[in-house]
Amino acid sequence: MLQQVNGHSSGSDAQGRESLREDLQEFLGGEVPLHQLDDLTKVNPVTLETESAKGTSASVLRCLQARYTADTFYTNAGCTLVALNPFKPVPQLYSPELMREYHAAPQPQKLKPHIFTVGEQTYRNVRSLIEPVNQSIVVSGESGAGKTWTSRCLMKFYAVVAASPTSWESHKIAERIEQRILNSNPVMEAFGNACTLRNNNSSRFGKFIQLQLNRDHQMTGAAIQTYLLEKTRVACQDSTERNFHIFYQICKGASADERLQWHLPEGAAFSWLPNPERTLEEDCFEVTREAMLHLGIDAPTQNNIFQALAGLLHLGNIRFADSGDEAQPCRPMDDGAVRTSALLLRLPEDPLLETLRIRTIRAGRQQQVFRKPCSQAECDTRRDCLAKLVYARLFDWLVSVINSSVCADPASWTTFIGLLDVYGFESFPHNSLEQLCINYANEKLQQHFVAHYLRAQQEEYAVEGLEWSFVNYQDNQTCLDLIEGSPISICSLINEECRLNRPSSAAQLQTRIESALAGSPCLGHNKLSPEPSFIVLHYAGSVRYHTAGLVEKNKDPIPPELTRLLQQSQDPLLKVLFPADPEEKSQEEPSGQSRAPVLTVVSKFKASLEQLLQVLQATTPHYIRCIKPNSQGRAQALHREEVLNQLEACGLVETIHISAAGFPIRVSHRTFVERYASLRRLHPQGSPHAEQATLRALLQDILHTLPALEAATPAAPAGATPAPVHCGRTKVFMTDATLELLERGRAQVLEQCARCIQAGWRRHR
Ligand code: AD9
Ligand code: MG
Repeated sequence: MLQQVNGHSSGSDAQGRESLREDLQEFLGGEVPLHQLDDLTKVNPVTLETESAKGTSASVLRCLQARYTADTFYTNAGCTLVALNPFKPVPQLYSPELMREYHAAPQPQKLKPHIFTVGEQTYRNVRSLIEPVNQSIVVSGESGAGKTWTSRCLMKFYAVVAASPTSWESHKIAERIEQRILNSNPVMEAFGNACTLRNNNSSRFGKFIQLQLNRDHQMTGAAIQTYLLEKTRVACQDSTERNFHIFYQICKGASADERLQWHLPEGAAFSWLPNPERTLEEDCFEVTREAMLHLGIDAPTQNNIFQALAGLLHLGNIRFADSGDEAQPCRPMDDGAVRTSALLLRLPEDPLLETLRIRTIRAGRQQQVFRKPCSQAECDTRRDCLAKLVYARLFDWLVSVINSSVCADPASWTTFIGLLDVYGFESFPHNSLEQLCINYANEKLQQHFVAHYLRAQQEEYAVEGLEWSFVNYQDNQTCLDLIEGSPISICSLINEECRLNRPSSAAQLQTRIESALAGSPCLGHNKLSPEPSFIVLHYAGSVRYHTAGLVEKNKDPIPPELTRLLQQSQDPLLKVLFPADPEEKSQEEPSGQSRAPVLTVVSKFKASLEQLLQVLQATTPHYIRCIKPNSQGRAQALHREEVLNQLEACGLVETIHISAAGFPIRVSHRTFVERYASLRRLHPQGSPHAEQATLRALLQDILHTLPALEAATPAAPAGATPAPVHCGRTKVFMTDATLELLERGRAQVLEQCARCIQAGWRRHR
C-alpha cells in the first residue's frame, strides 16, 4: 500500500490524489479531506512517503498536524486511537446524536476515528457471542493531554448507549444509575483535582472505574478504585499552583451563614490557599454539592465535611516560633488559628497544641513514655501530617461512599468495561518519590501494552506457525527489574532503608543504589550533580530522581499521637474517619525499638498496581493515547517538538507498524467452524460430506467463501485485496474487517434459512 503512495506522490492528477487519499485513509484509519492532502503532499512528498513506509515518528507527526489543522482531532494508529487535545469547545463532537450514530453504525470503524469508535467496539466485544470477555480502555498521556476529559466522555457515551430502563429509588432520590455514575465525576474532581502549571484541572490521583453491565448489556452500576492521591498538596503547594479545588469552592461559594459557621470571612487569607484570586470554571461549589446530594451525601453530612475542610485551612495558618530553649516547646504565633481549627475539627484545644509541639516516645522494657519538645521544623511537619492524614482519609471515605451509592449488587452484573485514567509519565527538574511511583506505573502499563499487542502477537504467530517479520520493539522488562525486581532494586533498597530505620543521608542512598544496581543498563550515568540523585532510563525518557527525603516520604510516618488526637474529636465525620480502636497499633508506631514490617508507600503502591494489572490482564484492552498539542493549552497551535516527544514516549510508531501487520482476532478452529459452518451454503463445491470432513477441510471451505462474501459487499472497491485471514495450527487469525465480513455473511444465511422455514410452514398449512 505504501509503495502506491510513492507512485502518486506528484499529487497533480485527480486520480492519483484520490488513490493517495485512500492509502492515507487506510493508514490513518479515517477520512482525510482532500484539502489536507494538498498540505500533506506539499510538505515534502518524497520524505513523507519513504518515511511513511518506515513508519517513522516524523511522518506520523505530519499526518497528525495536517489533520489537526483541519480540526480533525482523532486518528487511528494501528490498535491505538490518538486523541489530540483541541483546547477549545467542540460540542458537536460529543453530542448524544453522534454517540447514537456510532452506536447504530453497522461498521463504526468506517466512520471517522473517534473515542466513540473505541467505546462502541469495546461495547460490541462485551456483547460478542464468540467469547464475551470483560474489556478495558486504557487512557494515557501526559498531564493536560485530555485523559480525564476522554474518560468522562466515554462514561457519557455508555450512559447513552447502555442506559438501563429502570431507576434507582434509594437515597430518596429516584434517578437513573447512569446519572449517578456521572455525578461521581464532579465530586471526585473537586476533592482530587487541582490547578497545576500543566493543567488547570489536573487529577492528583489515578482512577480505574469499572462500568458494570447486566445480561442485557445495560449499565447497572460502577466500582471506582483510586491510586496514590497526592495528599502532600493539602499542606504544601507550589506558589504558582493551587490546593485541591474543593478548598476554593468552599471559600468562594459559601453562603453568608456558612461563612459564619465555618469561620471563612470574605477575603480571609490562608497560607494553604495560594492564588485564590484566580477563578476557574472548576470553582463551582453548587455543582459539587448537587452531585454529592445525588450520591446520597445529604446536606448535614456535606456541612460536616466542609466544616472540617475549613478547620484544615485554619490549621495551616498555625505558625510556631522557637522558644530558644530546647527543653521548652515552641510557641504558636497566633492563638486564633489554633482555637478556630480546634473548634472546627471539634478537637480539644490544649491536646491539639500539645500534640503538635511535643513528641512522645515509648522506650525501654516498660515502654516508658518520654516527652520531647519538637523543633520548629518538627512542629510544622506534624501540623502538615495532621492535615494530610485527615484529607487522605476523607478522600478514601468519599470514594467508599460513592462506591456504595453506585456499585451494583454482584448478582446483577455479568461483565464490565474498565476505564483507566492514570497520571502520565512525569519528568520535572526535581523528581521525588511521587514521580518514581507514577513513572513506575507507566512502565508497568507500557509493559502490559507491549505484552498484549506486540509480544503476545509475535509469540502466538510463532507458535501457530505463521510467518512474521519481527518488528524491533523496546521491551522495558530491564527497566522494571531495576525499579521493582528482586532481590535488589530501587524499591527494595529504599524499603530496606525504611525497615532498618537508620539515619542515612541522601548521598548514602545514592551510593547504595548506584553500587548495588551498577549492572543495570537502565541506570543512567550520573554525572556530577550538585544534589544527590540517580537516573533511570525509562522507556519514555531518562529521569533524575533526587534522593533527599526519599526514605522519609516512603515511610510516610504518622506519629501515633496524631491518630490518637483525632480519635478524641467530637465531630461525627472525624469519628467515622478515625474510629477509636485499641487494636490499632500498626505501621504508625515510630518507636525506635519497633521492628514490625513497615508497609511503605512504595510497597502499598506496588500491591495496588499489581492488583490493577491482574484486572487488566483478564480483559481485552483498548488504548487511547492523548496528545497535548502545546504546553500553553492554546487552541489551533501544534508544537512539533512537543508532540514528537510524546509520540516517541508512547512508542506509537511501533504500534502502527505492528498493528498494520497484525491480526487482532483469533478464534480456535473449532469455534470458527461451529460459528461459520452455515456459510458453506454460499460455496457448495466444498467438501462433499461434511460429517466426514476434517475440521481443517471444513475450515478451508469456509475460508473459500470469503471472496464471494466480499464480492457481495456493496462497499468493496473493485480489485480490492482479499480479506486478510491466516490459518494457524490451532487458530484462525483475522482482522476486524474479516470478522465483520463473516458475521454479515452468517446473518444473511440465517435470514435465508428463516425465510425458507417460514415458506415451508406456509406450504404445510
Ligand atoms: V492530568 O494528568 O489529570 O493533569 P489530563 O487528565 O490528561 O491531565 P484533562 O482531561 O484534564 O487532562 O484535559 C485538560 C484540559 O484540556 C481540559 O480541562 C479541557 O479544558 C481540555 N480538553 C481536553 N480534552 C478536550 C476535548 N476533547 N475537547 C475540548 C478538551 N477540550
Ligand atoms: Mg486528569
